[in-house]
Amino acid sequence: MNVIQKPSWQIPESEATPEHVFHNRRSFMKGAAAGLLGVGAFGAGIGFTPRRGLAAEDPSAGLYPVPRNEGFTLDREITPEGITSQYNNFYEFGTHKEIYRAAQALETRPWTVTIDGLADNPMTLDMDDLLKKMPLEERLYRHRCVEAWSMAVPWSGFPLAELVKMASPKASAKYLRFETFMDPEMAPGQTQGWYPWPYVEGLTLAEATNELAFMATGIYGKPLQKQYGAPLRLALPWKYGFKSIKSIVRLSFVEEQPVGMWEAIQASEYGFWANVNPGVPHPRWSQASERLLGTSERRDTLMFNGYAEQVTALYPEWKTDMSLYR
Ligand SMILES: Nc1nc2c(c(=O)[nH]1)N[C@H]1C(S)=C(S)[C@@H](COP(=O)(O)O)O[C@H]1N2
Ligand SMILES: [Mo]
Repeated sequence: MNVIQKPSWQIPESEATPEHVFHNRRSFMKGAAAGLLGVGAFGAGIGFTPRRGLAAEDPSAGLYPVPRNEGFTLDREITPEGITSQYNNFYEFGTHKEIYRAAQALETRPWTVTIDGLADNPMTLDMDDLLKKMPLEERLYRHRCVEAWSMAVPWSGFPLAELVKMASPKASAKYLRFETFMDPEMAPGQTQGWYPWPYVEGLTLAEATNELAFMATGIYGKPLQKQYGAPLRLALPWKYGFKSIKSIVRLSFVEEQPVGMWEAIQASEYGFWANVNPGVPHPRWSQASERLLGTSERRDTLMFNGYAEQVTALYPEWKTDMSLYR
């Protein structure tokens, strides 16, 4: 077992990212801000044109932009698309942050979503039929990775509670389990046998039906680009980012607490709850502050990532039970 190399996001960010990479990223961003190097121009140079390329092939492009739900506000600027679309975690396509080109191999149509397990209305839906059934809206959400970087983005999508309602879970259903696609030919990361693929995550049913739990199908007023986990991913702003599973193909209502992929690898560091808490350090680094992607700013981490008002009631034991954070 000790021949296995730790994935980069299991080591502190300061160690995982060489200093020169930070410097290069900053000077790139300065250039972008000055309009010298827009995403389009950059994309053309490397054969990657996110906006036009995607619109041409994604049959849902005409649905966007969707109306913004003004109930969700930010305490910071939206992180520019040029930043968040080129700094991602998507281990199916590589263990580093620059997977956006590799992720273009993800085939997002046809795409079916299966809802099964302990539900009165199990179903398998074509992605575009699902989009037609769901009330699409835009929400501005913060996102906090367990590695201590954060972003703020406009997701488009629908409340997970709507999908739960449609499936009509049985009384015996206690959790919702999510699964990412499994296709090692398309996603070379999945040939790395020492990860227990496919990526799995889970929520309690109370968490899944909380108003904050959001199924994202778009971002920045357009369909999700592949690197964000198209065509369907979770956005759970009060939990560490690894809970926000990408490219979902199956949701199962279950009785037993699901074991997430990262939890299976290292439960002491990436536990089921993973609620953002500045007072509970990751075993190998502090969670007291975060780095705002695209800036040189650090900010204090907020309890539940600033969403305490919406989610505190889910965790009646939260002040005493530290296990709720891992
Ligand atoms: N299937 C899958 N989902 C995933 C991941 C992954 O590697 N595979 N990474 C997670 C982590 S650690 C984070 S921080 C977010 C990153 O989302 P973003 O790349 O859209 O910013 O996706 C999460 N969902
Ligand atoms: Mo993450």
